[in-house]
This record gives sequence, C-alpha cells and structure tokens, in this order.
Amino acid sequence: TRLGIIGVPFAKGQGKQGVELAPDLLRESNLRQVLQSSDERLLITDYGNLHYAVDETLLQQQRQHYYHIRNYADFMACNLALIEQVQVMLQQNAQFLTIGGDHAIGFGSVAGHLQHTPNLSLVWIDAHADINLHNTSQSGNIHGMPVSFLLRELRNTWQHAALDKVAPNCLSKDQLVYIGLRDIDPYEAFILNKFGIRYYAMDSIDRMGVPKVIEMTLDALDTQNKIHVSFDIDALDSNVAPCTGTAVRAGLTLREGISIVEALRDTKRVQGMDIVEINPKLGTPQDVRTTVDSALEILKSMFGYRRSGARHYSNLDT
Ligand code: DIR
Ligand code: MN
Ligand code: MN
Ligand code: MN
Repeated sequence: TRLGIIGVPFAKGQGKQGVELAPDLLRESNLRQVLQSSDERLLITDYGNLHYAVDETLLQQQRQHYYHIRNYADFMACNLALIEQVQVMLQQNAQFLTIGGDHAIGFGSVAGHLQHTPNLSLVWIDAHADINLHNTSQSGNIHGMPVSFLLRELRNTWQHAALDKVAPNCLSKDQLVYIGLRDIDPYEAFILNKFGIRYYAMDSIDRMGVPKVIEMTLDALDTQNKIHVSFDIDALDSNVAPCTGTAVRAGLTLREGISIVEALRDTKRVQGMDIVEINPKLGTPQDVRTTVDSALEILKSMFGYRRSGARHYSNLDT
C-alpha cells in the first residue's frame, strides 16, 4: 500500500516559533524507517516540504475583512497549496500523511481530502476544539479556527474567503467527532452544542473509557466513508508530549492515544492523517526526545505496527 508524506512547516497559525521544524525533525528521527519496519509492504513517497506564495487577492481579503486575525493571507495561501498537494498525493497513493506545522494546516489537509473524496468523516484528536470563528476567537490565532472552515454549517461565517471556489466540498457536522478535548473556549462550547457536534472530552473518556468512546465514534460515522484523522500532539498528556505550544495537563496517556489510533486504523478506512503542533523549540532536549518518540508511536500504530505482533494485513483495501 502506498503512503504519501508532505511536510508543512507553517507556524503562523499561532505565536510560537518552532513548529515549522517538526517535519524535518521527524524525518531526522527516522520516520521513514520506523514506518517501514512496521509494515514492510508500505511504499512511502516523501513529497518534501510544502511551499506557497501569497498573492494580492489574499492580502486584500485580509486587509478588508480579516485584518483582526493574524496572518490570514499566509494561512489561506498555504492551505490553497496544501489542498492541491493532497489531491496529487491521493492520485498517486492510497493514503497520505501531513506533518505540521501548527493546526491551521488542518483546514487544507482535510479540505484537499474532501475534494478527492467527498464522502469523508473526520476524527479530530485534540485538547482543543479549533472551531473558533473570526469573530469569536479571543486569541486571533488561526490554528484555533480550522474546523470552522470545513463544516458546511459554518461556511457562511467565512463569506469573504471564497470557500465555494477553493474548496467546494465540505464536511457535514454529523461526520465529525472530537476526542480528547479539555480546553474549550466558551463560544466554542456554544457552537458545539448549538450544532449538536459530537465530542468526547476527557471527562467522557474517564467515565466510559477509550473502547466505549471508539465504539460510539465509529457508530456515529458513515461506514461507507473514508476517514481523516487529525492528531494534535497536545491531545496527549503533557508528560508524554511536553513540546507543544498550548500544552494542557491531564490528557490522553500514550496508551490511550495508541489505542484510539489502532482502533481507527483497524476500520481500514483511514485515508489521511495529520500530526501537528510538535514544537522542538519548547522544552529540554530530553523533552523533545519524549515528544518525538510519542509522535512516532502514534504514527507507527496508524501505518502498520501492531502491539499484538501481527504484521501481515492490508492497511487500506484499495
Ligand atoms: C484557543 C487555543 N482555543 C484559541 N487553541 C488551540 O486560540 O482559539 N490551541 N488550538 O492549540
Ligand atoms: Mn485515489
Ligand atoms: Mn489543534
Ligand atoms: Mn490543541
């Protein structure tokens, strides 16, 4: 099975430098070899790091309508390039992996996926809901907003972004499930409840456990659909993922994270994944090591490794 990998060294969705180093750091930490040794039948193509150019139209959109959110033009330019890149990867591979960068790139990664595969479900694993609108964000950081660009039900809140032109296919709210939330802004909570969006925050995980949460997640998603998994490293507890811009304590254990990813992978419907918000400039060298190792564990569980030892299977039946 073929896997395409793209690095997106985008850091302008939030305020801290360093997330742009993660794609190359994962490569230097033997990402390819780790995945390859987990499933020798994986055929990996690394497309390198994404480049983008900001044009005058986007700068004008920013000046006229989105001057209050930081780096809107860069955000949109990068994501437009990513939307195209994801479609290329899906023409040439059965699956793709997008390595951030901050979570602002979740928009382009999922939107590109939706243009190739309109019938898509999204599992967003994160401490945060990332569903702010331009007029509800308290931080102005666009990495807290990508989900709002994806949902049909919230499209009209971005009426000046020309979304119907750049990404006509969007996600319906009943094909989105969040796991791991524990830091939701007040207005985000309002949106989640208003639209009846499914989310399993850490209290749900404490009450029901990961197996039940996974069962309910998979029950909610259309079984005909492919799945996109967007994994913010801050979903994991800051003990196992300390190097991230907005670490929140009392998160998923590494075992819970692996368990969730294994269950999703076992559906054989995961066609795209993001891993984002790893920031090697935060924390000690040992912290960086710990964070990268956790990310590699998560990724190898998605793309081949089985704790049970079974090795021969198809990741995705295509
Ligand atoms: C906060 C923090 N909700 C915001 N968001 C994120 O800035 O909108 N931190 N995504 O990772
Ligand atoms: Mn295809
Ligand atoms: Mn996030
Ligand atoms: Mn987060």
